[in-house]
This record gives sequence, structure tokens and C-alpha cells, in this order.
Amino acid sequence: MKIGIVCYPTFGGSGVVATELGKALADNGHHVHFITYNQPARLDLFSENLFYHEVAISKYPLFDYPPYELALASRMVDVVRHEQLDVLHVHYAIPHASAAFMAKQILKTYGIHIPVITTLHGTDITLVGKDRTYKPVVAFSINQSDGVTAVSQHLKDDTYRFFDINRDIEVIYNFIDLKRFALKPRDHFKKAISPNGERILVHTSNFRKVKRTEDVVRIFAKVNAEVPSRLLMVGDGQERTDCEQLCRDLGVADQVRFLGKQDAIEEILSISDLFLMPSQSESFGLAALEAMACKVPVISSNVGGLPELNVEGQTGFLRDCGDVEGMAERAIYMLQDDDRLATFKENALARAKEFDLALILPKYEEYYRRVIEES
Ligand code: GMT
Repeated sequence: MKIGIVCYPTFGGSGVVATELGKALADNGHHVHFITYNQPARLDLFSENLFYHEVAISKYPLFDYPPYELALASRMVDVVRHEQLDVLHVHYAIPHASAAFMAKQILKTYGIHIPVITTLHGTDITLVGKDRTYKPVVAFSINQSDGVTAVSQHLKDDTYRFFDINRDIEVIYNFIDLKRFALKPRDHFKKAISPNGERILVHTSNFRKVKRTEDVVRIFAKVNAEVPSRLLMVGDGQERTDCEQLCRDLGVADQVRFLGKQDAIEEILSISDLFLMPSQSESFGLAALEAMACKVPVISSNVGGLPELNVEGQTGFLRDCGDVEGMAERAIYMLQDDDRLATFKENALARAKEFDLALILPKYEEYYRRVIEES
């Protein structure tokens, strides 16, 4: 198939899923055309089947806000026509689904029919999408898509709850490349971070409010009072400065390292014992899956799609959002006993294998075929 993929080219979860999916499809022989305003973060173009089409935005003094959606729709029209695409797959509803709708209407005037598939990732529904500013457009463009997927059953349910949706939504879970995300021996690195064998806790995110990064620090401070430990904070965003201050206020600044944005996340996960994800909202929790693939169990909140990934008492524990006390108590329980921790680590990997890219990729391919046939 010739597939167009539209996504945010950033480190965010939806961009990562779209890029990894595109690369895997290209490896499977499909021609994959990325249409974005920058080359996606994890995209290397060393494949004859991968193509990148930049959306260039002209700036005119008249525009306080350059109309990106129009530039994107025009680029989609151009790529579909000249590359003869079979399907357009847009990731994250805003503004990709509505731009695709516009492109589809324009293409009709050239006598071209292009099926559009929208994948909902999370905040495009739970946070931004249901904001009154965008809600009618999001609902309309979901209903007008030829196919819609959601990354968890919970996100699918939320979409029906928040919007007036009159069509089917297919659940296709996030996936993991187990070749890349695997436990790698990194003893020298581990020794540098925890010279006396302290347990290593880790959090990776974009440090937005929704991630409750201050809870991460508070949980760690409680754990650290009972179990010799270190915390690695990976990523960057608006909450980082407050988190750094909180570390000082709680007296744990020397035990916490802020590593900023990192490419080789699997290296950091390989030396970690426990992943913390106390999010306020999380449609799936790709970062937790990446940790589990590297044999790192998870303490998370029980919101959104997290219970579809993290299994209570097996791969970790889930507590109510904001229950810092409960999360810390369960973390201490896991970290205090070597054998118990080892069992959780094995279970985490076994669960991650259920989301292997090799299992999820055929679901997308089959869905593309079905939508192309039925549209
Ligand atoms: O988590 C983020 O802030 C990034 C966000 C995105 O849209 O890029 O991630 C969302 O999509 C990921 C991939 O499908 C999911 O695994 C994340 O759970 C989801 N984030 C939220 O729902 C907050």
C-alpha cells in the first residue's frame, strides 16, 4: 500500500507511535509518506520505502496566527495526487483530522477518492478536544473519517462519552519494538548513579501538569526515607522548575537527577528498578510500556487506559490519582525484597510482550485494507 502518515514530529507519544508505525510499515514493503512540519524525531530515512514531505508555512504580516491547518491540507492534496496514495492515516485529531477532511473534499474535485483514518491518542479527546474551542470540529472530523482507531478501550469510551459520535471506533493498542526496548547490561552506568547499590526509580514524560510530576517527587521522598534509592527524571517541560524546587524543599535534591530530553531512553530504563507514572489522565501510557519491556515494573495511577496495561499485583500496582501515600507504600513493598522485585520485573516483561510490534502491526494493516475496501 501507499500510505500517508500525518503526525506531530515531536517526542510526544502520538508522534512516536506514528513514526514507529510508519517505519515498521516501510520495513514490511509498504511505501510510507510522512507529511509534517519537521522531520519526525525518531525518523531516519535510510529506507527506500520512506518519504518525508515538509509542510512549509509562509509567514505574512497580516497573520497573527499562520493558518497551519490550511498549509497542511494543501500539502496533503499535493502528496495524495502526485504520489497516488491509497490511504491517509492521521495521528492526533487536532488539527490533523479536520485538515484531512478538507483535503479529501478538495481531492474530490480532481476525481480522487482518498480514505482517511484518524487515530485518537488521548489529550486530543480528554483535554484539548473536549475544550469548547475545538469540540464541534473534533466531533465532526471524527464522524467524517472513514476509519477511527483509539489506543485503548478507555479512550474509545471517553470519545463516545464526550462527543456525539455516530460511527465505530476500533481499539488498536500502543505497541513496543522489543528489539530496541530490552534490558541491556549497563553496569558501569548503574554504578555511577547508585554506587552503593541503591534502588533506582525513574520517570519519563514531557513534564506537563497532566503528568503530576510533583507527585513523582513526593512518592520518591517517602520511598527514600525507607529504602536507599535514587530518582532519575527524564524529559523536560513546564513543571520541571517547580519539581526541582520541591526536591530541595523535601531534602532529596542530592538523590534526584534531572536528565532532560534523552534519545536512548532504553539505556536509562536498563538500570532502573521501578517506573513511576502517577498521571492525572493517560489514554494508554506508552512510557510505562517502554519501561516494562526493559523489565521495569510500574507504580501508576488507575486512570484512563493504565489498567489495560499495568496489572495490579503482577506488573506493579495502581492507586487513585493523587494517592501519594498509597503509591509510596506499594513502591516500598516492591523495593524492599530482592526476590519479590525480581518477580515483578519478570512479569513486567511478560506483559510487555503482549504489545509486541509484531502483533499490533498486522492489526493496522488489516484495518487499512478493510477501510480502503469499504470506503
Ligand atoms: O503523554 C503525552 O503527553 C503525549 C501524548 C501525545 O498525544 O503525544 O501521549 C498520548 O498518546 C500516547 C500514544 O498513543 C499514549 O500512550 C499516552 O498515554 C497519551 N497521553 C495522555 O493521554 C496524557
